Amino acid sequence: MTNIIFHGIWFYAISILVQLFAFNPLALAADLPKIKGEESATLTDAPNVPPPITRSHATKVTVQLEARELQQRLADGVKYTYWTFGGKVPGKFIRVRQGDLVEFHLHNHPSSKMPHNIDLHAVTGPGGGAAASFTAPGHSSVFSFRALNPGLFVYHCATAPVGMHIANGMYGLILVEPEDGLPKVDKEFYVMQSEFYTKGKYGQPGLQPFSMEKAINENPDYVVFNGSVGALLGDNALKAKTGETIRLFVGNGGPNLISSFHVIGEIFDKVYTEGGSLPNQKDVQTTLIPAGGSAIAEFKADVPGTLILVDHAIFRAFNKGALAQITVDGKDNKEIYSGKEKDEVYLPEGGNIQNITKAAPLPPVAKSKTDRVEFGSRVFKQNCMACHQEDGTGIEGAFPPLAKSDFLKSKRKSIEAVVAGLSGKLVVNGKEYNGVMPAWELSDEDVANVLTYVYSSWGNDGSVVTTDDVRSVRKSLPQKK
Ligand code: HEC
Ligand SMILES: [Cu+2]
Repeated sequence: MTNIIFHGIWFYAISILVQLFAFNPLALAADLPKIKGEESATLTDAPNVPPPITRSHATKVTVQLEARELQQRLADGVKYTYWTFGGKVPGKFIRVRQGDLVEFHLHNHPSSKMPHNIDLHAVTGPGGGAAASFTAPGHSSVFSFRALNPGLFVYHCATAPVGMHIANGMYGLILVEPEDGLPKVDKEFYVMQSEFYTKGKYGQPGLQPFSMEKAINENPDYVVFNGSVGALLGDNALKAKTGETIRLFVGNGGPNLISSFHVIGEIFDKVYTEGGSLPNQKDVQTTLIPAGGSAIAEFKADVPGTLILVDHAIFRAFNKGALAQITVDGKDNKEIYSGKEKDEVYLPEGGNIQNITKAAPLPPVAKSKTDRVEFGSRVFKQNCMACHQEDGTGIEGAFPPLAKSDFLKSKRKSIEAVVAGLSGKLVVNGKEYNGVMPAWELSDEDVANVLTYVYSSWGNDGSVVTTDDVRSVRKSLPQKK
C-alpha cells in the first residue's frame, strides 16, 4: 500500500518535471489554458462565416492567409486594383476560440508589387504582429499569438503608407469566440464597410487609380459594404426566412469614416457594441462602428420583405454605394406589419446627380528657391514621406532612396516619375527595386516645389526645378486622361 502511494508520488513529480522542461513554455504561465491538439483554420470569403467552434478546449490553430493585388469590379463599368487578404475585399473571415494559440502564416503572392504585413487587433503584442509579419512579394512569414481576449476584431495591413494599404482593401475580421461560445442563431453573415478614394468621381468608368489627396481629405467617392457597389444587392442579397435569428458580424475597415450602421426595417434585438464580448445593449436602431472597429448585431426576422443595410450618414448610402439587402422570405404576419412593401423607394437615386463644383484653393506660388524648398517640404510630408521616409533614405527592397539618389541625375526622369508614376525594374545606387510609384495628381507648381525640396535635401546637388520644367515634361508625355 505505502509502496503504491510512494510510486504515485514519484510519478506525479516526474510528470511535473516533464511539463517544466519538455513542454511549450507558454503552458507554464498558470492562467493560460493548456493547448490540446492542432487544426487548421477554415477561412471564408464574405458574406460567409466559418462554422461555430464546438470544441471546449484551447488548441493550436494554423492560419494561412495570402496577400494578393488584383483588378476587380468596384462598380458597374469601374475597376480598381485591390490589395487583398485572400483575393477579395474584405479579407477572409478567421474564427478561433479564446485561449487558442494561433500560428499565423502570411504569404505575399509573387505577383505583388508591394510588401505587406498584418496587424490583427486580436493580438496582444507589438504592432498586432505587424513587424513580425512584414513580407516581401514572393515570401512568407510566420508568427504566433495567444487569443487572450474574446471579441470581434479587425485586422489590416500596416505597411507604409498604411493609409494607402487600407484604402486599397487590406482589412478583414477575426472572431475570437468566448470559451463558452456564442449563443446559437440560425444565420450568421460577414459584412464589412469601407471607403474607396478614386481619381474619377463616383461612377466614372474605367480602371480608377487611388487618389491620395481625396484620402487625406477624407472625402471618398465610394462607401461600400463588402468591397464594391452592389456586392450584397439583388441576386447577391443575403437571404433569410421569417422566424430566423440573424447575427451580423459587421466590421469597418475605414480607412477614415465612422459607420452609422442601420438596417432599414428592423431593430437590433441585441448588440455587442464595438465588437466586445458582452451583448451589452438591446433594442438598438443604429449602432456606431468606428474605423478599425466592429459590432455584432442580432435580430429576428419577423416579417417577410427586403431589409436594407445602410450607413445612415445617408448620402453615403444613396450616392456612394453603402447599401446592402437581406431578403426575408416567409409568411406575412399582419399582426406585426400590415403594409404593402415598396422597394422602389429605397433604390439608389442615381449617383451622378450632384454637380456642385467648388473652386479649389490656389496653391501658394513660389517666388524664390527658398519658397520652393519650404512649400516643397510640405508637399513631401503629405505625399512622399510615407514611402521614401522623412530622411529620404527609403526602405531597402521596397522604396528607393531619394537621398543621394543617382536616379536624380536626370531632372527629366525625376519629373516624369512624379507626374506619370513609375513601375518596373529600377536600379538606384546599385540596388534593385521593382515596385510601383503611383502617378501624383499634383499641380506643376507642387511638383516643381517638391522636387526642388528633394534636390536641396540630404546631400543632393541643389538643382532647382521650375514650373516650366514640369510643364515641358508633361507636354512631352504620351496623352492620357
Ligand atoms: C506609395 C509609395 C510611394 C510614394 C508615396 C512615393 N513614392 Fe516615389 N517611388 C516609390 C517606388 C516603389 C519607387 C520605385 C518604382 C520602381 O521600382 O519602378 C519610387 C521611385 C521614385 C523616384 C525614382 C527613384 C529614386 O529613388 O530616385 C523618385 C524621384 C521618386 N520616387 C520621387 C517621389 C516623390 C517626389 C514623391 C512624392 C510626390 C514620391 N516619390 C512618393 C514609391 C513611392
Ligand atoms: Cu499591404
